[in-house]
Order: sequence, then C-alpha cells, then structure tokens
Amino acid sequence: SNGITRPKGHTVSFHYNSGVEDMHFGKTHPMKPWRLTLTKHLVLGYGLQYAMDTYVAMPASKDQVRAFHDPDYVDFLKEVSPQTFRYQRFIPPKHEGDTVDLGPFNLSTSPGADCPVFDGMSEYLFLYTGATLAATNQLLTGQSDIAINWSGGLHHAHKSEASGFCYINDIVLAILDLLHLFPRVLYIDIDVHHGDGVEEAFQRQPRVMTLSYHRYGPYDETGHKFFPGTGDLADTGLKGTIGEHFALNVPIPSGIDDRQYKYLFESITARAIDAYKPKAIVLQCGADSLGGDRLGQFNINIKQHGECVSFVKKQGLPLLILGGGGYTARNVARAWCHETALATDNGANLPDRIPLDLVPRPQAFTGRAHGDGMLFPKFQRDHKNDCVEADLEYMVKRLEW
Ligand code: ZL4
Ligand code: CA
Ligand code: ZN
Repeated sequence: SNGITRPKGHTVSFHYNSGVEDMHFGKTHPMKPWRLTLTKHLVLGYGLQYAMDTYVAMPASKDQVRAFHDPDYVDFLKEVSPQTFRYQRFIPPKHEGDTVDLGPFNLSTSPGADCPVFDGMSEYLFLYTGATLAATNQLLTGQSDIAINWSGGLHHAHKSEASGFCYINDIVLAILDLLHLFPRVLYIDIDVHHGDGVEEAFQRQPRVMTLSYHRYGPYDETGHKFFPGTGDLADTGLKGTIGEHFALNVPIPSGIDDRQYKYLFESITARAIDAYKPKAIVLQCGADSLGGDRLGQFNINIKQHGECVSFVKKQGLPLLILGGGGYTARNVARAWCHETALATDNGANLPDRIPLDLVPRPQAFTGRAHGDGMLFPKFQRDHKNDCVEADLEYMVKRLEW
C-alpha cells in the first residue's frame, strides 16, 4: 500500500481538464501551463487520487462567463485566434517603457505582451473557468467540503479587459455563485501579486471580504512598481459605499521569510475570520510567493506556503482552493502536490521520493523530470529581506478591529 488514505470527516474533490496543458503563451513568456502537467503527475505519482473524488472538467459556457464579464468581451474571447486577431484601434501603452502594441481588451499578438492571443487560447480559458465552476458547484451541493482547481485562480482579469496573464476571472465567477447560498464569503489571496481584479469586482459588496497578501512597495530595483501597483494598506474597499471596510490588503516588502509570513498570515487571517464570520472561503494559492520564483520576490518555503492552506482548512468552512501564479514550474508542482496532500489529510504520508511503482504507465515519467520529490527545497536565490519587524507588527495592529 502507498499509505495514502481518504480523509475522515470531510470530502475533497479535484477538478481538472488536461486540455489546459498543451497551451503556450509564447516561447519565453513566464506563464507555463506545463506546470499543471507537472502538478498532475506528482499528484498521481503519489496516489493522491485515491484520497479524493476526481472530475474531468467541462468547459464553461458563455452564459456562465457573462455573469461577470462584458458580453462583447466574452464573444471576443470565444472567437479570437492569432489568425483572426486584428489591432482594431491603437491603444497607447499603459505603463511607461511598455513597447508592445495593445489591441482590444488589452490583448495583443506582440511577443512582449502580458496577455497574448495564442493558439488554443479560447479552449484554455473556458476550460480553467469550467473547472473552477464545477469545483464551486460541489461546495454548493454539499458534495465536497474542499474542492480544488489548480488551473484556476486568475485574479487580475477585469470585467471587460485581460490583465497580467489573466483573461477570465474565474474567482469572481465562483464567488458570485457562492453568494447564492452563503451570506458571507471570505476571499484570501497568497499569490505574490495583489488580487486586484477580485477586490475591484466586490469593492461595493459587504457580503464578500477580500484579503490579499502581496509584494508592494514604492518602487522595485528596476525603478518600476511591482505589478499591478495597487493594494496599499489604506485601501479597504470603495469609500462611501456599503462595501467600505470589506477589503483588506497586506502590502509586504521583498524577501519576507517563513517566520515573518506565518506571523502576518495567521494573526491577520484569524482576526478577519473572527470578525467577519464567513460561511465559505475561497483561497487563491499562487505559488509565486515561494522563494526562487522567476517573478516573485519572497523567500517563503513550500512548508510555510502549505501551512497557510492548513490554517484555512482548520476553520472547517466550505473551501474552494485555486491555483494562480507560479513561475518556477518544479516548485509550483511541489507546492500544489503538497497542498493537495494537506487538503486530504495526507500531509504526513508523502515520502520524500515518489514511489515509482505508483507512477501511471505507459508514461515517459521519471522522478527527475517532475521534480526529485524533495518537498521542502532550500532556495538558492534568496531575495534581500527588506522586512522591518516593527512594520509587520504595525500592519497586524492596524488590521485589527
Ligand atoms: C513577459 O519574457 O509588469 C511577457 C512578461 C513576454 C516574452 C518576451 C518579451 C520580452 C516577464 C513578464 C519583454 C517583456 C516585457 N515575455 C513585459 C508592465 C509590464 C508590461 C509587460 O501571478 N512587460 C507589465 C504581470 C507583469 C508588468 C504579472 C502576474 C500574474 C499572477 C496571476 C502578472 N506585468 C512590464 C513587463 C517575457 C516576459 C517576462 C512579466 N510581466 C513579469 N511581470 C509582469 O498574479 C496569474
Ligand atoms: Ca496576493
Ligand atoms: Zn502572481
């Protein structure tokens, strides 16, 4: 036996469609759907499918996506391809030093674009969204207590605009569905980037509290603001509306370590849950907050990233677990596999090495290609730690109410 068991007292479901894997945003674009292949193979390699219900996701329908997004934008996303994409109007670059030509809806076929139009893009978008909506439905029907979609969590997409590698905001769609049943939903975002799209969508809505932890500072080493440049401590929802005070932001300097992150995350999250008393939680688990990430600037280890998931799970509320960023693929797969194990109470059952006799065959799968099974790597490239302890303490104090 592999030692993997089903959790006692709760049901976990895993939602995925391998159709998302074959996509390429472009040769050197940091977003690699291939990381999802690695994650899937690690999860299967350890036998975690035996601990949960696994579902092949269907693509979302246009109607489902229209619950948040502009109908014209939805039509465009459904139809567009690199062959048919045209620059319909000139839109000046949004950021200084930005050389790419942008087309409609912040999309582009230029190689430097954050949100390129690529082959198979439409299929990819509606598949990751479909998986999130299927996971959400499991929570709504009570068939799952925890539902997981590692291909979702695309928190930057706006109502009628793509942004930061995100085209459809599956998180907003999920929360809108959850609001049909749950009076209050808490959204927690541990991606290294600010969850701006989700915050914006619910900035007037007291029934959703958004809480994002993210890299934030006046300027980074290159003289630019860390993307997307929003999420100040003082931003707490749209002033003058009933949504004010229902957005929380935890802006963090570069290089934060496990101990400091644990202190911030656990004290602030606990106070938010205590005060808000949510009836369901959506957790975006962006893995770009790990040390050694190609785009991130934190020094968090997989162990601490996973402890955030365990801390939220411990609250015993219906929980939707989503992916997000993560640009050093082997670490993304290690983290999300580890967190799948935590969700199913198998955290202690994963050996350091993948038991190779459990690897699905036939398969050109080796331990090496999919990470060496080392769950808690020591990261090589550390970021300079700019965290002033007094500032962290101040943030916790300020966010208490
Ligand atoms: C790339 O190498 O900060 C895109 C994007 C494409 C291919 C070759 C082109 C080289 C890094 C990023 C030129 C790249 C110029 N290629 C990219 C202001 C920017 C405009 C675009 O994790 N240039 C924009 C978005 C962020 C900006 C982060 C995080 C998503 C999430 C959830 C989104 N955008 C400056 C950068 C490359 C590229 C290399 C890149 N883009 C890094 N950071 C950004 O929160 C999924
Ligand atoms: Ca975040
Ligand atoms: Zn990110």
